[in-house]
Amino acid sequence: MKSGSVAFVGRPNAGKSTLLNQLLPEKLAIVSDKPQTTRNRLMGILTDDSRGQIVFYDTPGVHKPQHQMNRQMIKSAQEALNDADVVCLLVDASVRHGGGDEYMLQWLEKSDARKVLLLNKIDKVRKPELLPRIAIYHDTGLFDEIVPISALRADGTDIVLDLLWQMLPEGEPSYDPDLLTVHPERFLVAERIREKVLERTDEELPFSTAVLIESWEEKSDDEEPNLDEGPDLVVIHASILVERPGQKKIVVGSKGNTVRSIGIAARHDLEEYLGCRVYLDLKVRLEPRWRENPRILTELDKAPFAVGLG
Ligand SMILES: Nc1nc2c(ncn2[C@@H]2O[C@H](COP(=O)(O)OP(=O)(O)O)[C@@H](O)[C@H]2O)c(=O)[nH]1
Ligand SMILES: [Mg+2]
Repeated sequence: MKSGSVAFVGRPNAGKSTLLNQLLPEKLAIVSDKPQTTRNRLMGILTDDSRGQIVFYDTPGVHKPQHQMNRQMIKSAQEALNDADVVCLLVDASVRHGGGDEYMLQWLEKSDARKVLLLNKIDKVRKPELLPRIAIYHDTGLFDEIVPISALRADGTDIVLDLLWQMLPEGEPSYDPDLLTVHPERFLVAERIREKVLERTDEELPFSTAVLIESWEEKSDDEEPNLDEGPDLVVIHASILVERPGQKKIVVGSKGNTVRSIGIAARHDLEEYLGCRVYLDLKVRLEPRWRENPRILTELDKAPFAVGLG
């Protein structure tokens, strides 16, 4: 049996979170077409009765940090790089090779882990265009394997899994085989709400928003609830943080339409995810400079790091 960890790293939008969701039995990471969707290192566990256990780390995209929060994001990518047995660099094959890709390569050179290059989004490029890209990465001598894939269409993802099982060390599973992740539900719920915010707002906003769970209350329809069955209703009060009055206007929308539609979409998603009824109260809160505010960053970070990853 194999047991080990695999980190997905790469520039923003390469498809790291999409790949994580494809390889796991359930969607864990939020995905959007906007850069910097993933802010923390996200951990997901794949257990295969006959092959063993892989712990995957999805990481924030590596870019030039301009805020305290972004510095934290890059740091968490760096930590994943240091901890992993195998590092997969994801590259978006549909955008030209450039300075950002070269920076990624320099960044990777420092890691001792075995490395795999995943040339992603091949559904968007013609085959002849792939060959020069493969050559660039082959010539670095950094990678044990190079695999063209489409994370979105699950094309080549089985090959990736086979390869990872081969590369990982032998060992006993580190986690309970029924466990999908170690992140608390509250964090995953905040992420899913944030996904709906990203879906319904424009390009410039994503960097400036965060979702904070203010309160969480579980209720049962029965007088004497059966604790094993989980709640019948979860009452969640959450805030969407924005930095500027103009952004608040965008998220609230005319007559409150945007925040209402975010709330409806998030409630549907959460009811399916949590398997019970959800009452979701969403407020838009103006919180200038929250990305530099240690108290809020700690609050947002509490979820993933309180469990002591790594
Ligand atoms: N066409 C295509 N789009 C993809 C593929 N993988 C990811 N995407 C899209 O690329 C965008 C960024 O994906 P995401 O997983 O959030 O990237 P991340 O920032 O690296 O985590 C999303 O709109 C995805 O749907 C792929 O294989 N093909
Ligand atoms: Mg991501």
